[in-house]
Amino acid sequence: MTRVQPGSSPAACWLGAVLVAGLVHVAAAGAAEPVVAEVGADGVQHATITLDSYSYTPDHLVIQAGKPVELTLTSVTTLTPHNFILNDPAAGFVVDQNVGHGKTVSVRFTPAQPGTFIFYCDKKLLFFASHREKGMEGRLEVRQ
Ligand SMILES: [Cu+2]
Repeated sequence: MTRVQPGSSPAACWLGAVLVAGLVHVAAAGAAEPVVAEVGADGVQHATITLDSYSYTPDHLVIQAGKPVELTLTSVTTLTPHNFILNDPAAGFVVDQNVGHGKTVSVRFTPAQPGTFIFYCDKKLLFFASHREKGMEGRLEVRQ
């Protein structure tokens, strides 16, 4: 009678290799390149940001100063409401936009100056941590 040793079977090794490859792939996706907004025929910089619990995708968006921006905010959650807060009046941002579950809304603003600014979601449930504390924030990089 032959005993099968789980740790040494070729199938187990193969499965382990696939799992490791999968983890490497996820890590690479987490370090995604920043997304640069596209300037449309209307002269407006357009970009779409997907809201999920608890993330923005992309979480690093690059735009140009002095040109209007229109962001399309799409929530893919089935229950949880989120928002998009970008508040720095001196830099041209006073955005506090709710995005209900499954909804798509757009916001417009014109970045006044270069810099890196943080957008985030401040929703929270009772005494639990806010969505921002759970990692729901991103970077808006304004270039000259
Ligand atoms: Cu949220």
